[in-house]
This record gives sequence, C-alpha cells and structure tokens, in this order.
Amino acid sequence: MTTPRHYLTTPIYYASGEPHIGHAYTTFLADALARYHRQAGHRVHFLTGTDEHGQKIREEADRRGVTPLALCDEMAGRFRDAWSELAISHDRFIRTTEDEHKVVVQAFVQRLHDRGHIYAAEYEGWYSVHEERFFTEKELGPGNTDPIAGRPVERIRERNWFFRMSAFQEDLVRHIEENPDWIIPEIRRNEVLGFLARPLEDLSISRPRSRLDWGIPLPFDEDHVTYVWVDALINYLTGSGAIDPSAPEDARGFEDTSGSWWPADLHLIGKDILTTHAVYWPTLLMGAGLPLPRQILAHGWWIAGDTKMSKSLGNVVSPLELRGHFGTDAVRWYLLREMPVGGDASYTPERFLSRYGELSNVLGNLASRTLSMVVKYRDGIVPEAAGGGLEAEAESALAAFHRAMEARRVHEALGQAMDLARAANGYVETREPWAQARDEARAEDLDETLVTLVRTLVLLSAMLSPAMPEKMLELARHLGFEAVPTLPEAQRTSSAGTRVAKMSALFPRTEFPGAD
Ligand code: ME8
Repeated sequence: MTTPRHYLTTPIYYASGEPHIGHAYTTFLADALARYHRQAGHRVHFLTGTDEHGQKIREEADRRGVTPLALCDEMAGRFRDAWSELAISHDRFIRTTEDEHKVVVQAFVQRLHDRGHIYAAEYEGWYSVHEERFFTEKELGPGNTDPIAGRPVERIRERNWFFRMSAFQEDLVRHIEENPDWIIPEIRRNEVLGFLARPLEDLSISRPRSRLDWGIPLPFDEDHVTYVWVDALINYLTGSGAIDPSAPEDARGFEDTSGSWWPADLHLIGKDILTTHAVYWPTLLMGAGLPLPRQILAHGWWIAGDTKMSKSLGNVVSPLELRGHFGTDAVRWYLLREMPVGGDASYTPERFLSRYGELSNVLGNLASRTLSMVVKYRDGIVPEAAGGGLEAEAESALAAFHRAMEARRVHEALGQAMDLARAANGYVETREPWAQARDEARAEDLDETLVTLVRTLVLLSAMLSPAMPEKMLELARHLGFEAVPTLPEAQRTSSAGTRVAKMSALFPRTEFPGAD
C-alpha cells in the first residue's frame, strides 16, 4: 500500500506588511492539518512563503527609502521568525525573488506562449495599485474607487500580453460542477460559480517595464514583467519541485509531474483571494496542460471587535504580542478553536480570555489533578487496572475528531477533544477518587479511576498536539512519554506501570497586562 501524501499550501504573504492574526490563522490551519497527517504516518509537504514582486512592494520600498529586495529580505525574515516562534512546521519557505522561482515562472509563461494561449493587445482600463489589478467600469465604487479597498483607481492605456482565460471557462465550470468538494465551503463554491455565470475575460499577464520594473521579465518580451498574481500563483508549482528548468525542454516536468509533489492536495486561502485561486490559477494550469490542485479551502475573515483590521486604523492584532503574554499554544488554540472554518470571526480580548480559560480550567485542571492524584495515592506509578467508564466517550470523541479533521473542520475536531476533557472532569466528580482513597476496600475502584484518567490524558495529548504541539509535548512528558504519542500509539497504550510526574499549571492563570 502506498503511503498517503498531502501537499498543503498557504498563500504567500505580501512582503510589505507585518504578520498579523489573519496570516497566522491560515498558517495555523495548514500547520494543524500537516501535523495531523504526519502523526498518522503520512507524507506531508507544507509550503508557505512571501510574495515579493509588484507595485505594492515597489511603493512600500520607495516609502521606506530602501530597495525592494532589501525590504523583502527584511520582511521575509520577519515572517520566518514569526512562524518559528509560533511553532509552524512548514517544509519549505518560498520567496518569489528566488532564482529557482524566477526560472519556473519563465518556463511556465513560455509554455503558455508556445501552446498558443498568449497574445498581445492594447488595453485600456481602470487600474488599482492597491489590488494590483484592473477593474471594469461597472465594478468601480463611488468616485472611481476600487470596489474592494475603496482606494482610488487610475485610467491606464498600455500594450499588454494576455492569457486566453476565456477559452477555459467551460472546462472550469464543468470541473467545479463535477467535483462538489473542490472548493469548500459550499458558499465559496457558489460564489465562484456565480462569477463564472458571466463571460470570462482574458487575463492581462504582463506589466510594461517602463511603468513597473519590479517583477520577473517575460522570456519572450524583455520590455514586460510578469503580472504579480501570475508570478505569485506559480509559487505552488515551484514549491512542488515539479518543474526542472535546467532540464532539456521536453523533460522539464510539464508532461509528467509524478515524481514531484504536484498537484497540491489543498490550497488554504482567505476568501479575499478566491477568484485568483479558483479561476485564474486553474485556467492557467489548464493552459499549461498541468493537473489542477485537488482542493481549495477559502476560510472567513477576522475582524477586530466590529471593525476591519487595518494599518491606518492601528487596530491590527499581532499574534506575537499575544504570544508574549499567553504563549504560542494559547494563540494557536484561540484562533483555531474560535473561528468556525469557513465562517468569519471577531477578535476581542474577552473572547481570547474565555478560550484561554477553557485551556486552564478544563484541560489544565484535568492534567494537574490527575497527575497529582497518581503521585499522592500511587507514588507516581500508574496502577494496573481495566478502564473504568470513559471508554465509550473517548471512542466516540475520537471518531468525531477524525471525521472533522478529514473534512478540514479543525475547530470542530478541537471541540471534540475539549468535550472529552470536560467529560473526564465530570468523571472525577462522580467517581470521587478522594473518597475511594479513604477506603481500603475500594483500592481497585481507585486504580480504575486513575488509569482511566491517565489514558484519557494520553489520548488528549495526541488529539490536541496538532493544535498545541508545545504544551502537549510537556503534558506527554509528564505522562511518561518522550514524545507526544501518535493517535494509534495513544489508543494502544495501557500506561500501567508508567511513572508520571506532577505538573505545575499547564496554562497558568493570567490576564492581559494592565488589566485589574
Ligand atoms: O493576498 N482574516 O497576500 P496577503 C483572515 N500575496 N485571513 C486573513 C486576514 C484576515 N483579516 N488578513 C489576511 C496576498 N489573511 C497575496 C497572496 S497567494 C499566491 C498570493 C490571510 O499578505 C488570508 O489567508 O494580503 C488571506 O487570503 C491572506 O492572508 C492574504 O495575505
């Protein structure tokens, strides 16, 4: 049997801004799925990175008085550091200014050109620097602004290269209709189908160098650079290792991607970049004759309180600042647990504390009381006994957990694990181990209670480690493991005879600085 494989991607984030909780959310989601699959023994390739070309970067670099590359070097470092502090386990961090990527982009557009899907034409339209794209007259907001960010648009007339996107409209619609889970959740799939109900225009894939020099030159026209979105989307292909531009033309990998990670199994994105991923990208791949990604998950939007987060409003929530007060895993837990995958969510300090409270009062409490009872009543050695009553709960929580993870409903999977921890706390209350301990005749009952609680914790450490790798490692170590057990290991383990250690609070009670 071949080992299942998963190639997971996040968007590559613009190297013009700081990482915030929106970027962290997508990246946590990908990380939790990557860890979940690795834990099952599957092969995983997890790609993230930074988007470093285009007008947005050029303008930010000019604003700061540095070269675009100097800006990108700094910001790519910032993202890398953030992901390392937040325990992201990516296998590859891609930068679109890398040589490897540049040659893959050139090979890709050359191939589209060779296959007759690219033509040059004069174009006039409304261009938004902020969104880096043209809008039609009808799409414009009041006072000639772009309909997404409300920024001013410019009237531009220029000769550009176009990709015959319209030629692939029918094939794309058929693909979406034949594969109901290709775009999830369904609301996003319907949005794309709605968009495709109108005739698709061709896509301008170049920018004249005279207007914008910060991009990858087209191989067949030195006076133009590749449109940043085309450049950016191709990162997924570069990161897969499918294309070897140094190979002879007929052996570059376009005809056969089987030795690489391509096609991606899952593109994780926010709903803001759905059209580029579900329309531009698949049609470009069709044009190049490459297989399509297997699934696209477009999640919802984080706002701060009831306001959109923005640099100008100064209300951008920093995951690193939260980490400074509460630790990496608390931030991961909050974002992953709070937002129903696909829906929107609002960050508030109150909600953060309430989710943190769940960690300390339910999970942390279960761990510290269980471990201290094993130490107090059984000298730290887990007794030998049959399970005593939580097996059915554990089994059904685990089955629901797997179902939810497979459906990419990570928040729901985590909810299942937390409900099991709650049930275990309830079990402590009903079993009253302190009363069992006072009565010699009930020694076996106490053994049963303790072993049941320890096994539940072992299982919880495995279920929760994709979301909270650091804290679950700490917990697993106190439970006598060297590393977090995999789920099958956790299910097999009897724990009898294992030496466990008391633990100080897994999630110490804490507040935001400055709170009373
Ligand atoms: O769009 N809520 O980069 P970007 C939820 N470079 N998710 C959010 C968010 C929020 N408030 N803010 C950002 C780009 N995100 C392009 C992508 S990919 C080939 C090129 C997340 O830095 C979400 O994943 O603007 C969103 O799609 C992405 O960051 C946009 O990041």
